[in-house]
Amino acid sequence: MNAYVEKVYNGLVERNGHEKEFLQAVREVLEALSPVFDKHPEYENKGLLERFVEPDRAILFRVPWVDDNGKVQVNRGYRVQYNNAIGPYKGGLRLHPSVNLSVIKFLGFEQVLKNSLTSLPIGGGKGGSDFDPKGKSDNEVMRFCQSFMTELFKYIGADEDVPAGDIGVGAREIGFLYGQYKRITGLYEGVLTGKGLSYGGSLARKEATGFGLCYLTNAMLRKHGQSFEGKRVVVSGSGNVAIYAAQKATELGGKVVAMSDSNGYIVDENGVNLDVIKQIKEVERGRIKEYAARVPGAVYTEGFRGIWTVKCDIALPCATQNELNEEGAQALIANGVFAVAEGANMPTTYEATLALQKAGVLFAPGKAANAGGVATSALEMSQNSQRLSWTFQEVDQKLKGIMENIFANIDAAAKEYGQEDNYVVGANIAGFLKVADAMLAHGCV
Ligand code: NDP
Ligand code: 2IT
Repeated sequence: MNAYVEKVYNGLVERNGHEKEFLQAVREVLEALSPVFDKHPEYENKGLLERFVEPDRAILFRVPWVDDNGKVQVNRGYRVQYNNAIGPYKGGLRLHPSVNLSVIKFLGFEQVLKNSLTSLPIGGGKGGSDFDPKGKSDNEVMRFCQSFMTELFKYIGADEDVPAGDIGVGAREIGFLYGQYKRITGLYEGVLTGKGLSYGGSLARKEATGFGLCYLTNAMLRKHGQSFEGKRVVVSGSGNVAIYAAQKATELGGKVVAMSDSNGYIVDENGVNLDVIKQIKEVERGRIKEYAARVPGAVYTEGFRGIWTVKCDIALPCATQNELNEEGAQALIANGVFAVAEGANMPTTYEATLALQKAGVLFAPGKAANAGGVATSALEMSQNSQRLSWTFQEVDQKLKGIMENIFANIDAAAKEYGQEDNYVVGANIAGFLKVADAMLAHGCV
C-alpha cells in the first residue's frame, strides 16, 4: 500500500478501531486507490485522503415513540452526511436492529463513490435506526417514522440532503416520513425519493436497483462473450432489490432457482414464481418459508448462508453486508459459478471477494452494480424539480444507459491502471477521481 494511504488508514484504525464494517469498507477502497496516490503525490499536501475518509458530520438522535400497548419505546436515529463535493447528500435510511454507527458510516462512505459513478450530481450520506419494523403494526411504524422525522427534518432538504429507502424502508415508511416533513416544514419538495406515485414518486424507482443490477451484469457478461440466456441464477434476499433483480434476470433469459430471507432459503428447480414471492413478501410481509408450502416441488432449508451451496452460473447477493463469506465463495467456485454481482452493499467479505477473483470469477462490486437505485432517485429529483413526470419506459431507458455507462467507465479505469477486469479496482478509482477533483477545486473545506 502507498505510504500516505497506509498512514491515513492506520490513523483511522486507531480512532475507530471498534467500527469493523466501516474499516472493512475503507480498507477495500484504499487498497484499490493506492496506485492513484502513487501517481498523485501532491494529494498528500492537500490532506485529500484525511478529508475523504472523515464524514462531514454524523448526527445521532433519540427516537421516542409509543407502542400499541401505550408504552414508550426509545430507539437511536442516525444520519451521516458524508461528502457533498459533487451534489447534495443522497442515500437511504435503514431500519434494522443491527444498525449502529459503524454500519451507517460504511454505507455512507460507499455511497459517496457509488453516487459519483452514476455520473449524476449527488453527494453521499446514509441514515437509519436500530428500530425493527418486523412484527410492528402500521400505526407503530407510523408513530416511529413521525418521531424520527421530527428530529431529522432540521438537517435535510431538497438541495441539502435527500434520504430514501434501504433495508426495512419502503413505500409505507417513505409515505409516513414525507407526510411528517411536509407537516412540520410546510414545504412540498423533493426531500425524499422512493415516494409514492401519487405524490411525486418516479415510475421505475421501485424496480431500479434490481433492474440496474442486471443491466450492469449483462454488460459485464457481454464483454466476456456471455449472457443471462439459459443460465442458472441464485438471488439471495427477497426484498426490494432481490425481487426486481430476479424479475429482470428472468426477462433476460435466466432461470432463478433460489432466493432467501434471514431465516432460510428456497430452491425451485422450475424457476422461482415471482408472483408468489411478491404476494408473500410485498403484500403479506411474510416469511419465504411460505413459498415451499404454496409451490409444489419447491424446497425450504433453514439458515440463509446455505443458499451459496445451490449450483448456479450467476450469483446475485441482494440481502445484506457480509452474507457471502469465504466458505460460501468456495462453494460457488466448486459449483462452477462464473459471475457474481452485488445487489446489496458489501455482501461479499473481503476474503470471499479475493477468493472469487483468484478463481477467475467475474465480480461486480455493489457500488457499481447496485447504483441503479440511487441513479433513479436522482432522476426522481430531476422530475420533482421540473414539476413533471416521465414514463416508465423513459426512466427505464435512462437507467439502462446509466448502468452501461458505469460498466464502461469502471472497465476503462481498471484497464488504465493495468488491472483489466478487476472491477473492484475500476469502480473505486473511477468513483474517487470525480469526487477528488471537486474537492480540490473547492479548496481546503
Ligand atoms: P429489504 O428490506 O427490501 O429486503 C432485505 C432482504 O434482505 C430481506 O429479504 C431480508 O430478509 C434480507 N436480510 C436483511 N438482513 C439480513 C440479514 N442480517 N441476514 C440475512 N438476510 C437479511 O431491503 P432492500 O432489498 O432494499 O436492500 C437489500 C440490500 O440492497 C441492502 O444491502 C441495501 O443496502 C442494498 N441496496 C438497496 C437499494 C434500494 O434502493 N433499496 C439500493 C442499493 C442497494 P428478512 O425479511 O428476513 O429480514
Ligand atoms: O444503497 C443505496 O444506494 C440505496 N439504498 C438507495 C439510495 C437512494 O438515495 O436512492
